[in-house]
Amino acid sequence: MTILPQPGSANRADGVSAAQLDNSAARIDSSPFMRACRREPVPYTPVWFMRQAGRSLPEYRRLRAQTSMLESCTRPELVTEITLQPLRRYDVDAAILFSDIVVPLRAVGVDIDIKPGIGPVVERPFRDTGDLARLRPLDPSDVPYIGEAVRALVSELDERPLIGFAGGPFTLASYLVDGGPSKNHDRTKALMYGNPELWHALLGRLAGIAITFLQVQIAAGASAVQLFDSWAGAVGPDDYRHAVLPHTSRIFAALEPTGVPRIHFGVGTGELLGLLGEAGADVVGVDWRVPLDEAARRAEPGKALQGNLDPAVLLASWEAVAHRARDVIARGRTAEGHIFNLGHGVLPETDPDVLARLADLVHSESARTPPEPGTHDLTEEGPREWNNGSVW
Ligand code: 1CP
Repeated sequence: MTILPQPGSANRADGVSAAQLDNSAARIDSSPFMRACRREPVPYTPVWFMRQAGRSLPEYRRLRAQTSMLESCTRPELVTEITLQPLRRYDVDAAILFSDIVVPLRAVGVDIDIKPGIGPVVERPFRDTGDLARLRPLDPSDVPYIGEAVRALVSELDERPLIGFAGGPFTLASYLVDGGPSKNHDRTKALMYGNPELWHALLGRLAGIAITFLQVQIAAGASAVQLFDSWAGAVGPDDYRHAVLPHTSRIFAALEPTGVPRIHFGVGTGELLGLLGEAGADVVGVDWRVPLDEAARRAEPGKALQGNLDPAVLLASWEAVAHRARDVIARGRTAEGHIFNLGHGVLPETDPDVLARLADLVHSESARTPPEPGTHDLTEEGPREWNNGSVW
């Protein structure tokens, strides 16, 4: 297996002066992605794609051919290379660490594996109180490869922010309890309904694991984090509020002192959008089922939105892609801040050239025109023309 040259990795950080590092930290901080997370004016709508790395890229399939998914996640040089692959093709505004939500579970000794073509599978699913003993807290020393990969990436990426991530408590529980991918998460919900004590003990442990996993990534230099509670939409708002939200709130509260933007995403969460924000996220991820102008009404004030082009649209004609993308951009302008993304991950059969064209279209179509000198009120607060709303 060949790994492309790593022009930066650990060595470059050593060779770069503190002033240069400060400079790139300042540029990351004022990047369109970070500004949009903070609901500040932007020169254009920033864009990245969930699952931008991975199976839609032939160079990924080549690199992964000899190595299992979870093994790849423990090899910093592979993690770094796979994270960078999409950035060579797409002009995206952020990178996302290549890893998986089940990596910290495996790191604490859970017998979980990612089976090709299936996803995470647990040898012995979690069903009773005795199973809790198999879920010890995560210690940063359990995942040395994560900090190493993040540090190498931060030095490679220069001014582009790196997004770290973890699995949300409901979604991680769903793999442990149902034993693998499932359509309706029936056993997981049965545990939630029937044994609240065990449920809360389980989610409490999963929240603790997510906190440590995210703190490791932030300490190593991740600029933002996303909590993927992908399957939380399987429960209604009342159950979400009582059975999931307290644990998610704990995760976001623990990260508050770090100051990094926190993104919260789930599929089919139209009825939960307000609660996803209430849990403490700065940015609420929206799937394709709720238009962004409606999502902006459902989320609490003070939240940016991320989303929400249906990934299946990318399999249609370019005209359909462009038309739908323009609609997402226009509706996104009604939000306090908007990061363009898909409504869920890139489908493996997506043509990478379409994603490249889409990133360019988002930038060009959303560009805020700078004002003619003297014709606009530029105050000391900064360039007000970079606005997500209606000034332009
Ligand atoms: O052999 C392979 O290539 C395995 C496919 C694969 C990949 C590329 C899996 C197995 N995980 C990943 C990487 C991954 N997983 C990333 C980094 C890639 C990027 O975004 O650029 C991320 C962010 C995840 C997160 C993840 N894993 C989620 C949340 C995001 C989402 O899609 O909702 C979930 C639910 C998982 C579990 C998982 N891991 C892999 C699969 C196929 C699945 C889903 C299984 C299911 O349908 O339940």
